[in-house]
Amino acid sequence: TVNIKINGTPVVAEQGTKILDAAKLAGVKIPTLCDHSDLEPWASCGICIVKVEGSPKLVRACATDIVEGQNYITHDPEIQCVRRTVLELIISNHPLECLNCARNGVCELQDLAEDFSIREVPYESGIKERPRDESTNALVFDPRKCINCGRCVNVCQQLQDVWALEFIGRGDDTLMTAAGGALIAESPCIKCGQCSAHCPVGAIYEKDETQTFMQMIASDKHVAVQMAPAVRVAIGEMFGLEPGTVTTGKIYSALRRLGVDAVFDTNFGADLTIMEEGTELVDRVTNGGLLPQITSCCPAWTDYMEKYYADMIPHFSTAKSPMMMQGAITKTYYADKKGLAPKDIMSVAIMPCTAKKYEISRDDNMQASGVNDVDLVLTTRELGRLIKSAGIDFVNLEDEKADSPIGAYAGAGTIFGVTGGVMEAAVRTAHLLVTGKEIEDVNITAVRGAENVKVGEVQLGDATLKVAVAHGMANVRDIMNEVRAAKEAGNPPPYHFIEVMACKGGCIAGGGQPYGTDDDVRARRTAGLYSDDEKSTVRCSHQNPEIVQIYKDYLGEPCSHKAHDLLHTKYQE
Ligand code: HC1
Ligand code: SF4
Repeated sequence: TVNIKINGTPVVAEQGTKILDAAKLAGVKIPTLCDHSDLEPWASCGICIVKVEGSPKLVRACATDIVEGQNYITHDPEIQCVRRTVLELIISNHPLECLNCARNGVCELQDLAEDFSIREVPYESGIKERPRDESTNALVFDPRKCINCGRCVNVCQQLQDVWALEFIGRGDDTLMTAAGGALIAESPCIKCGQCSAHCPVGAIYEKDETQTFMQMIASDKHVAVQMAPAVRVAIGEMFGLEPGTVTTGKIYSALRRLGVDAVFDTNFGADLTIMEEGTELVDRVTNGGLLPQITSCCPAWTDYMEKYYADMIPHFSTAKSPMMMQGAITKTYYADKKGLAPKDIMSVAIMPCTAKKYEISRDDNMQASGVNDVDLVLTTRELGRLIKSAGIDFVNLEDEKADSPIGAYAGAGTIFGVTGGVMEAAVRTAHLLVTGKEIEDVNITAVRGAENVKVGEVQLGDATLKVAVAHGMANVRDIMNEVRAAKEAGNPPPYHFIEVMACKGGCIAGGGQPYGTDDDVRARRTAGLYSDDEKSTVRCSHQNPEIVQIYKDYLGEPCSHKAHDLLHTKYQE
């Protein structure tokens, strides 16, 4: 450890800690626009400069290691003046379009401008006019608002290993752009939205479809909404609640106040996915099928896999994502029960994810009902804004229940939203399928936790299931290469089942979640989902009474012909 002082207050921190992080330990916040705890320091904005006592130089707190015995001055009139000048320069190159900006009220630059009482901009405007890129149906890139902080490029390269974004030019002429200076849709972008979640301003944001939703509500269509696992532990943050607060019942209630006709839960779809995907896995394992089986519910991952691991497509579970399963049964099973034609239902999904906007436009059996199974995807952020604009007092809403059927969920369904959750849910049900007995301990701790890659073995009676879980797209490569190498060498597969989620932490930290996600927020949202699971009276998907019912009344057996038509897909080689 290293002993230093922050403004005279002693602080003990690990070797290699940056001044910025050491200051946090002392409760001192040093402003920054480019630094993010998910990323390596980039040191581009220059706002975090501090003094080392006894030295005439200013150093960047984000990129400078603490040194034993030093005292760092983080705030004094001179430092604040320098910071203010840097801020004025950034603002002079930034459009003053806060009112209609996607980050209005939740912008890190706006917050700093407020803190520093910026009222005039003394420098000439140097805004570089460049067209807005709306080439994908998930994200909008407005390069005029880019402040060259580097976060989007770094998250795309470091965390996601996609390299859809890059810098071109040097010095003052540096520009952030899609790879090769092309459009985002022409780049390898997987629409994960991590760039939008890390951008401190409104230069990259989700395609806002809130008004399409309002038009649906105003129409005479029957609007049926589903909500993803991870939404319930995050949306409260937009209303001042702590990350991880479980607000399932309030969201159901808010959706009804917004005017929707039926409220369902993607967690039911997740339970259904487990029935199908678990059955597929057990079939592959017991009947000599191709292994490992790989999860396919994350649309950013399926997009990535099609681009970089097309040879692995036969390993993908053919089970559709919970969202798409939920959409398909909304427009078939539920439509039948209600006496509605599929075309008279508008199926809307609230997701923590921008890639889900892309997923519904894929052409692989996303219209199992004959029309679009999901018509619209809104992110958690969009739903939060809709709730605000409708004047709904979210925090004080009474809890309500989802509609039935296709609204009830087991604890297994809710943990889909966290890394390892799909695996854990699958194991709970696979145990029954393989051994004929219920699993004794439903808590599969081997696949829990925040490590980048989790590898373990799970006992299903006498059989040992080798599993691997990866999250954060950059962490997938090692596992996939291991599988590929074993295959090429003619060796047995190293795993039976692999779970992949594109975002670090899983969907709880998806690209459409409320701003401000870091590891602490990830941990708290994760704890929220596990507590939701623990409080569930039914923990396993196959025990969900509405799941039992739908197979009895409608689908027959898991992986039946009908289930295949509605709930399975194939991927594009
Ligand atoms: Fe996810 Fe999924 S868990 S992909 O992370 O399989 O988005 O939350 O809805 O479909 O259930 C996201 C979350 C979500 C699907 C489920
Ligand atoms: Fe990169 Fe994901 Fe952003 Fe696409 S959406 S540019 S893959 S970070």
